[in-house]
Amino acid sequence: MAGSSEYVPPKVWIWNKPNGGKFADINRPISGPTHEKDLPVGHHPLQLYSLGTPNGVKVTIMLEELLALGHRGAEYDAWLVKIGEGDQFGSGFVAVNPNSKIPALVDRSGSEPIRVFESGAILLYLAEKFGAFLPAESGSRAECLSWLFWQVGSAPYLGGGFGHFYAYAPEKIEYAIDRFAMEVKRQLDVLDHRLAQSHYVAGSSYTIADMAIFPWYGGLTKGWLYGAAEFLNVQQYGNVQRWADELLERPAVKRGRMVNRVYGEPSTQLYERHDAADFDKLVAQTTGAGSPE
Ligand SMILES: N[C@@H](CCC(=O)N[C@@H](CS)C(=O)NCC(=O)O)C(=O)O
Repeated sequence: MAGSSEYVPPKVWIWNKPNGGKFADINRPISGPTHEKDLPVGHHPLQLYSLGTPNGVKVTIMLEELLALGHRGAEYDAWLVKIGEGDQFGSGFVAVNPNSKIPALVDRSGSEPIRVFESGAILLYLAEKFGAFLPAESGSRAECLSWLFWQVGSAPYLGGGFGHFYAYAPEKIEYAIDRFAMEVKRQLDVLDHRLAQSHYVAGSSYTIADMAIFPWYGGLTKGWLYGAAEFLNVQQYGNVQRWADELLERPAVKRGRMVNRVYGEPSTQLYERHDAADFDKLVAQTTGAGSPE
């Protein structure tokens, strides 16, 4: 079996070398800021500091869905945080998220700013603030929160586990790839069974649970993550495919996926979002065409 079978862990681990792999430069065993840097603040009530990764996209989909419902208080500025360049370790960002990870939100609509970090907490905060995409009846609410927290607990096995060892680690370790491929396929099967019984993840209505799960597990089945669609045989999860295709038709999902995006087609990369018209301007600039929908 490939892997570091000769490695014997020392008594006490110390940080004496980069850990290798794609994100070696930003990994550290300590928290806190590395440099002084204030965060920019725009004109809207909500200030989002993020990047168009699956965790970032959860929140921009929610904000675009809220705006589509007519909640003007959900107007937001989305600022780009370049995690590959260490922006998450700036003093201003760390003050908003001591965990130094995107996404982070500041709600400036009240007398004092409110910070919210962790994408699941941000979805829940926004759902409660606007009374949307979270069922009020206690059974349906419990179902929605169960799936929301399922995503929060499951995705690290997909990203930090499977994605890391399949795509980013400096060597392919069969044991690690097998272990996490097994778990991710189990998770996809859980979701596929659920979506065989239920139109949306939490029941008959579209909720923050769908918004949390879609960028990860929808993205995986659509072939956007880690180049692993064939390896994981994602076509077998027909109910997840059906659900992901339906969500992809939603205009707010299309817009949310463009915000803070730094890869893909230029016409889909809205580095920063400060106004609803930014989407149309981007598409007009890059393609000469009209709306992204
Ligand atoms: N549990 C967190 C995870 C956030 C997260 O892992 N963010 C990544 C990008 S997707 C990040 O900022 N990484 C930068 C780093 O680890 O330094 C959430 O859901 O918000």
